[in-house]
Amino acid sequence: MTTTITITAFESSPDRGRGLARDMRVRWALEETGQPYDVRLVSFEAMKKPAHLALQPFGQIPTYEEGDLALFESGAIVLRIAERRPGLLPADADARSRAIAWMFAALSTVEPPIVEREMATYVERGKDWFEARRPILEERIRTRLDQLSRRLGDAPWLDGDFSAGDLLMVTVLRRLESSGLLDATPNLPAYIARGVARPAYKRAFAAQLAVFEAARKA
Ligand SMILES: N[C@@H](CCC(=O)N[C@@H](CS)C(=O)NCC(=O)O)C(=O)O
Repeated sequence: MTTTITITAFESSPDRGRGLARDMRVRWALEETGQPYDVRLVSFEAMKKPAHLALQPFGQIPTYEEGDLALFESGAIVLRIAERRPGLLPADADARSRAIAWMFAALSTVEPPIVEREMATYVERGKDWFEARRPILEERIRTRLDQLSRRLGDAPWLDGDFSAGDLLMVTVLRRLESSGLLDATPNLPAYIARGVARPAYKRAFAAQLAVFEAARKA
């Protein structure tokens, strides 16, 4: 008998169904590995209440519950999913470690400057330093994109077959889709396109979009 997996997602996602919230990467990993899951939708208010804080100490989504296990941090959740079912990590131990290195690279090297720029746009727009700071933030992102682009080259994926490293990297890069910052490295939009063309991605995207559509109609 399999234990039900329950994840949390925004009741009303600020990205309006664009699939940029971090439940998307968990949904995608579950779809890639063929696992059914339930979703508990949480409001911004509920995320800061004790019941949710017991699962996610920072009051955020996503979380993951499976039997007695409760996890937070999307990277840790994707790793858990990838480790337990085939499809997202290579069997060879060295290749597996390299794929995990790409997971960390996505979340701790590439994502931070992207999120920093986003946060500055939300929080600092209108401040007198904002216009001066923006090119600095964008230059940091460009540096990472250029480095990543060089490493990827003409390869379809970062290290051999599609892995959890690619899954996370594609979700991270998608945050830049409407920024123009990807224009200088055309192999990266092509890489994103390969990721989002995967049937598992499409199922995950449709599922999160359905939440937004339902909330809009309600
Ligand atoms: N490092 C965390 C970040 C989680 C995160 O930032 N979640 C966002 C949604 S994508 C959130 O819940 N934001 C609401 C808030 O922080 O109040 C992870 O990867 O799970």
